[in-house]
Amino acid sequence: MNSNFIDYVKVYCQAGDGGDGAVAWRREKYVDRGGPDGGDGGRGGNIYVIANPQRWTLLHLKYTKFVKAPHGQPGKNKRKTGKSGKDVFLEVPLGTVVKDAESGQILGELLYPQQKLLVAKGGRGGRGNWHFRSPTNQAPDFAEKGEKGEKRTIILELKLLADVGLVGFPNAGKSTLLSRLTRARPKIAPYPFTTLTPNLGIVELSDYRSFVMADIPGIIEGAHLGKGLGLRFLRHIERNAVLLFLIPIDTPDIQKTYQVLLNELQAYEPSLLQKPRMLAITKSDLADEDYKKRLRPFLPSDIPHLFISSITGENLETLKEQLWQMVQKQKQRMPLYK
Ligand SMILES: Nc1nc2c(ncn2[C@@H]2O[C@H](COP(=O)(O)OP(=O)(O)OP(=O)(O)O)[C@@H](O)[C@H]2O)c(=O)[nH]1
Ligand SMILES: [Mg+2]
Repeated sequence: MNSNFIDYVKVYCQAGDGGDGAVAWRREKYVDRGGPDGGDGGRGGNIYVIANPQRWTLLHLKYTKFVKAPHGQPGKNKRKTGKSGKDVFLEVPLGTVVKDAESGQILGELLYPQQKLLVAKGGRGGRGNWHFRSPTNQAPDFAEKGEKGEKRTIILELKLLADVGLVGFPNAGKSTLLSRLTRARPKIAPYPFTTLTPNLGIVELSDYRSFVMADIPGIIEGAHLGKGLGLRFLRHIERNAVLLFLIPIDTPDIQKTYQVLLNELQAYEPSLLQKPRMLAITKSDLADEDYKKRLRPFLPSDIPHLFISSITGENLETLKEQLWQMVQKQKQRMPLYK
């Protein structure tokens, strides 16, 4: 299994503690013990998750089990505040969902470049003794302790933000199509489960138009129960604007195959069926025009279809244009494909 595609990591985060407030006294000539002048402790470092559009997976965090932000420095004399602990930033790709590992609660999703999310807050610095002087106590010999930094284990889960997701059984020709339409070079082979991790590519059209296409490992009956590569990759379909179903022309029962794919998506997440979808009958070079004509009445009626071939290039331009239109429409309706 290609282990470079990491879409799930668990990280223990410990924000910095606040520095303690200082107990100090003004030093003046001829004055034995001046008034209180202990400064405040610095704030502990925060831990943030931040979206970096140059990142595509969570691979760089695979071995990061533990992240710690520095503590704030204690306060100093002359009412000087201690230095704050530096904030720590965990970079993640767009489309990362952040959860609290203990409660399972979603803390946030990172959908825009540079968007950041506070996951562990640094402790506040304690106040120095200077703050505690009062008419009844001119010489407070105590100060506040710094607050502890927050600790929490987070789960980072990547859901690829692609415009078009390819949905099909293993061997349907998904990777071949991606390699024809984009510069991506996924592995292609005449056996099922060639693709073990998702691949992304950019489909370019005229006039600088483009959209992102995701090739996801093949889905089989029972995928939502964990069969085949199962659940693990179904989540990457959640964020796609448009789903392109791929079924080879030599499939004995295209209608039924389509239904199985739909059922799997529905069983995993019913809202997936709300997404606009299109059907590509792949490997159409294997059949002649007459066969296609006879096949038409046996194709599912609730979805537009195109006969395509990644070998001859049949209808690939039309496919690109139609997908582009669908993506645009969906983007206007739902800017973030949720
Ligand atoms: N004749 C013909 N064969 C094709 C076409 N597209 C793909 N194939 C062949 O079908 C086989 C499977 O192609 P892949 O692109 O690896 O299929 P996949 O859907 O990515 O398969 P998995 O990664 O296993 O899910 C390969 O042998 C391809 O050469 C096509 O348009 N015409
Ligand atoms: Mg493949």
